[in-house]
Amino acid sequence: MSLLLSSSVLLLCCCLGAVWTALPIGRHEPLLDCEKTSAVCRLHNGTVSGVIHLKRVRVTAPVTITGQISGLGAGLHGFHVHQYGDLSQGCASAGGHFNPFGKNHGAPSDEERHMGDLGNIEAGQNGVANINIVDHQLRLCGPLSIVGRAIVIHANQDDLGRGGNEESLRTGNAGARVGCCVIGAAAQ
Ligand SMILES: [Cu+2]
Ligand SMILES: [Zn+2]
Repeated sequence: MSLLLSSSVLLLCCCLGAVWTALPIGRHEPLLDCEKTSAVCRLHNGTVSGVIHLKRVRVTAPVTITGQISGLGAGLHGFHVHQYGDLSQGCASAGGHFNPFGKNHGAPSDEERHMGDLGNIEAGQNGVANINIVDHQLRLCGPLSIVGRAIVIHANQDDLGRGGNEESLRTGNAGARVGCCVIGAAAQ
């Protein structure tokens, strides 16, 4: 059936080789070589520690982020992917929020958001935050991959771009960087 379809398309597009090449693969082309991907990020700087697992089970699935972070103050903390996996100066050298499309800061559910905007995680009175995030924008492979970049946890709540000031649209006013880790490739 797909052979029949392919033959018809080939016939129609015999003079349009470029169109033919683009047709069967579509926008997921760069991801086909790494459908199943897993990554991991271990925090162990300062008082904040924990392990974050990132997984994409198939090419059309969202990325799931799970894990547990301890040593936080009770309450909400901004949680983002930052541009660089460079922790040579601690979390400060991780750059700004990963933002390959030059957008404003926002909530994870917003269309207008940095790719790295993952909202907030919430720590209980014991300082432990359980992370369970499903995200449709992040990539673990291809040109927009976040592997090799950093996850940063902030001292304060991310206002998700609703703060009404310039900084809100840049960082969400999430304050100091209290924890960070480099996202690395993991076994499946
Ligand atoms: Cu951040
Ligand atoms: Zn952001």
